[in-house]
Amino acid sequence: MRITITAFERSPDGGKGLARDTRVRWALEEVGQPYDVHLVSMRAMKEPAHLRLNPFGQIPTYEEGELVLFETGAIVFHIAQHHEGLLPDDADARARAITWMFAALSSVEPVILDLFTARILERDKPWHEARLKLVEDRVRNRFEQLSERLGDADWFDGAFSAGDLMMVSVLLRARASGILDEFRNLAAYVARGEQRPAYQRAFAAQYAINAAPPPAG
Ligand SMILES: N[C@@H](CCC(=O)N[C@@H](CS)C(=O)NCC(=O)O)C(=O)O
Repeated sequence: MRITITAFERSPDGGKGLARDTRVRWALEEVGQPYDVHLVSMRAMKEPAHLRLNPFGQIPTYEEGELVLFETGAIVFHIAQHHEGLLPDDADARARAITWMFAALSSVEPVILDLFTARILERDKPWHEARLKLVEDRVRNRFEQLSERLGDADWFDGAFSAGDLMMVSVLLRARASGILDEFRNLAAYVARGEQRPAYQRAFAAQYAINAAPPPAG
């Protein structure tokens, strides 16, 4: 069954890998599944046809025959469960890899999203500096814990897994703040993820869309 995902027609970051369709593309590349991409404008994302795929009017979505999924965690998990390459066979190792997926999305991503809000969206607020400091401290605290756990390992639990795919994708979003680079092993971990051929293919495919001239109209 052919897979179709949705992505931004024009990504706010210019196609530099931060939009979440990158995670889904990366997972599909890792497991060697071909896919089609349906591009949606910011307006189309809020219209009924897209809201039927994602009630929040967001990308990415995933269609495979009758199956429609949204939320990158659920999509990557589905891909990893149905194809070899992203989850270990051993039941305990598999459960731990899934734990890292959840950790990325529920214990790490929220503080990084808060950091983006504090750095960019709240710049004009009188309390901006005080709040930014608090948020940065929270991010550093999480990164210290992650850095401690990773140590000098390549990946969080043995071989590369969907847990690492999600963690690298989430951490990437903190790079612009400079905080990621304060943690040498985490920065190297993210770079290792980006060097994977599957990531490179996913990145290039997304970048090509955004480098092309905007669609007419
Ligand atoms: N929790 C969702 C978040 C999806 C999300 O925030 N998508 C962004 C693009 S990366 C989006 O569609 N933003 C446009 C909007 O919310 O209007 C997931 O992991 O899939």
